[in-house]
Amino acid sequence: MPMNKLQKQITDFLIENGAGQVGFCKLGGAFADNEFGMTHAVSYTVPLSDAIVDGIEDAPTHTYFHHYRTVNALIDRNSLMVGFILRRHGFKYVPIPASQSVNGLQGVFSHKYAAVNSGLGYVGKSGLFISAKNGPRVRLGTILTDCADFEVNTKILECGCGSCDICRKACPAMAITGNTWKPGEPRENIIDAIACSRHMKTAYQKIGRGAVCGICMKVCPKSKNTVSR
Ligand code: B12
Repeated sequence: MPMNKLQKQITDFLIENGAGQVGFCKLGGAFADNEFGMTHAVSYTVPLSDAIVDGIEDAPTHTYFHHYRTVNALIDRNSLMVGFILRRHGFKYVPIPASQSVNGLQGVFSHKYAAVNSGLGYVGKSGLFISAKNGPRVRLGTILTDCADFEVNTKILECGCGSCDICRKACPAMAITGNTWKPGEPRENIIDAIACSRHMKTAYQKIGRGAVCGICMKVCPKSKNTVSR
């Protein structure tokens, strides 16, 4: 994707600070109508530790829960720093919290939408965002802005899961329907968020305070070794 100077500055900062991929998009459809009045997004992935994700068997681990929290803290910090860069150039910014639910099982803005619309990957049958570079073993960061100067992605990648349904079979909450995602597909056609959340809260309260699982991420064959040399 061609990039202007500001995009390059943001991209370089994020890559230097742990990002795997960085993309830019214009918000469309219902997402353009966001409560912040923002028009564009910066989206990035932060690859997780393979050694830690590989340690998840039939339950999350304490180490995964800690990794989840430290990566969330990194995302919140990096998104704020990108906001400061945007502000210095005269633009408004809203860093989307790494992991915050409001109104039940919904965030203030969908990281997955920003990542898909920025061309970084697609939503898989698991409901997880599958990054082109590291598969599902990533956490996502998003900064909304009114900066319209970006060269934006316009190509949406199709779901690449094919006939694979390993995540559906592995899900201990039986929350994954096995349906193929496409843009505009309602979440409930892909995953039963209530069943997923209920299982995490009951089965893993003592491991990850009911906030993590990660089995669908661990078993996905699209997981690639995230070590870049
Ligand atoms: C609430 C929440 C949950 C809920 C509901 C899950 C859900 N799928 O919505 C529960 C508790 C069940 C949950 C579980 C998990 N979560 Co969670 N969760 C969130 C949170 C805070 C909000 C999600 C939200 O608003 N959903 C509402 C719906 C409307 O949006 P959506 O699912 O994001 O995306 C839909 C639309 O945006 C649309 N869409 C997507 N792209 C596009 C593109 C176009 C062009 C269009 C038109 C539409 C469109 O289709 C999507 C699905 O139908 C996000 C953080 C965030 N702000 O995004 C993390 C987040 C989704 N969770 C994450 C993770 C990792 C998990 C778990 C693995 C737990 C863990 N950490 O161990 C499980 C996985 C469950 C699963 N298989 O999906 C990551 C996902 C990373 C990834 N690789 O996908 C996120 C993004 C946090 C982060 N910063 O990385 N989570």
